[in-house]
Amino acid sequence: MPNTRRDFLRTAGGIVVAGAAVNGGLAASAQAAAPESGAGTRTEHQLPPLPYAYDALAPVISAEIMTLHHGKHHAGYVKGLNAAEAALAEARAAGDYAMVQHWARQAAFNGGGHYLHSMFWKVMAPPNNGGGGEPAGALADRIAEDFGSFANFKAHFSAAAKGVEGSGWGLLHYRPEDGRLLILQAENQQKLSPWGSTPILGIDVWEHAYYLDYKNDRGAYVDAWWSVVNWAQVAASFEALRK
Ligand code: MN3
Repeated sequence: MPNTRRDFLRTAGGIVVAGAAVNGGLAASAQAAAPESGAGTRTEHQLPPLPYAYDALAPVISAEIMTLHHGKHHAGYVKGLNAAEAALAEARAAGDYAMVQHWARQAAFNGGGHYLHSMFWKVMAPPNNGGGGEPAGALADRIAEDFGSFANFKAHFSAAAKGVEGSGWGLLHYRPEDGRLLILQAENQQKLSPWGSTPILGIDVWEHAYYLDYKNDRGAYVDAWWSVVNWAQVAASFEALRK
């Protein structure tokens, strides 16, 4: 299965998942699907494997949550994205765009889910074994410059994550236009996302991400989550985007 950036770009026939071409190391895995007559080519998206065992993030996130979250929820977004893109290809082949709004919405929702979950697994690591602590190097400098201090960043990001209305994400984006980091929220998987910046860190705050472990206490989940953040991965994404 192709999983390097170069293979991805080649086998996808120039069709690139949003952000995948520039978000080094975080690209969702995919392979080319057979071209459909008259419809152009499309990508057959794949569920990427977890970079650690299902129980590796315990006790911060239990194996039960990880198993369901990766194997059911993320897999569902991959399936939904493939279905939406296949339906759009069929619409092109048939010249029938009666359902284009529906499938475009499905592609955005499920594509957002696939992209963000592919990032989410990578920006976490087992506590005290790659997870936790603070960033170093250029990323640490950028955080201090843009937010005043790491403590300020952490407080702002935590508040954004805890404050998402309904289901969504707390996100840290890199904006190449001015080289700054931005703390943002996403509702569901795609709403409130500005153009031109790329997420390099995110926490899923849908109830499926924490309810089995923390019940309704999203705040406790967000506070505990810092001890599984893989700052080396976040720094690698930051460095790839800066270049
Ligand atoms: Mn989720």
